[in-house]
Amino acid sequence: MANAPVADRRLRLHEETVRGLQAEPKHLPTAWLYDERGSRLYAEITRLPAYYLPRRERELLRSYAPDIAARAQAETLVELGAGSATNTRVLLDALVYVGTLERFVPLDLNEEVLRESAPAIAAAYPGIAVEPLVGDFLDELAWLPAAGRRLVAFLGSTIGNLYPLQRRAFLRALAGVLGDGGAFVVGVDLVKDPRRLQAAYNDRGGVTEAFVRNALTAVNAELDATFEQRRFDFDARWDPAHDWMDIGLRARQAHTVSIPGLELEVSFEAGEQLRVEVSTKFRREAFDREFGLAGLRLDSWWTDPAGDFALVLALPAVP
Ligand code: AVJ
Repeated sequence: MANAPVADRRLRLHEETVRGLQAEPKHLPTAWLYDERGSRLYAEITRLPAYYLPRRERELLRSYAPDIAARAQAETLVELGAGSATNTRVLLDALVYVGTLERFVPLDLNEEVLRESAPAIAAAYPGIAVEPLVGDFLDELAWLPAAGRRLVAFLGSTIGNLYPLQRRAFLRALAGVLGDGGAFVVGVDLVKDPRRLQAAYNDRGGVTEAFVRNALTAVNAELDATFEQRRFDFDARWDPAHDWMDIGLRARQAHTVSIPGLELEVSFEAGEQLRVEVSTKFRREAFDREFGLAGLRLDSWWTDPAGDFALVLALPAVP
């Protein structure tokens, strides 16, 4: 499998982990969520009735993928954070129908997930070369194959996991690599009644909680850390000041965790937060502005009738 250097990636993740655990509020890089078990738990989340995002996105793709494919005329479809690439198939179907597609490049943090999804897609789309890439979309844009006209897809509102500054850097880098004739399709979750957001991230069955707690399990396994699940409560809440769901854990009582792999001791106060991800919800005007500043131009903004979710097609702004 084509690869950016694994050792570099782990080192970067470990450095970010040190920084995050010394920051205020404390946080863990979101990448810890997506090991093999985490990726499976996320796939389970996408099937929860209250987690409306993938279904809304799928409906939008069913309606508009033909427009996207006709506009993009892509030879290569790149998917950032592809995972099991379920909704992507709607896009693949449309590109195959238009007749331009030669290659599908799913990029994901998790190699095991790609080892499962890539052959399945290759079997379902004979004639399309499937070339998976392991890595983090924040640092791997430069590794993307340059061959042919490209459509870059970023689905599931994963863009909402980025902090505003990361998002700005990401969009700017993306605008740079897209070049003439490239296109970008992104699925974004929209600001809505906080009760629905609350429900989407607090399922009764505890799948989301298990997904978030798995970050501690992953850190323990890789860095010999002593995080204990029973010392933390799951906490996911809407933050109206930032328009994001603030998702993570809270220390039940004051205690100290040691992380030998990072030569680090971390003390928590009672009630102190350990954020594991933010899931930003978007508004059209701000989104438009951000894309413009990054050198991208919104070609289309499609939403479902309820305005829950948007599918956005962007093109490089012509200077
Ligand atoms: C995969 C990042 C889009 O933010 O909704 C789901 C991850 N976290 N439930 C999201 C997630 C908790 C998801 N993304």
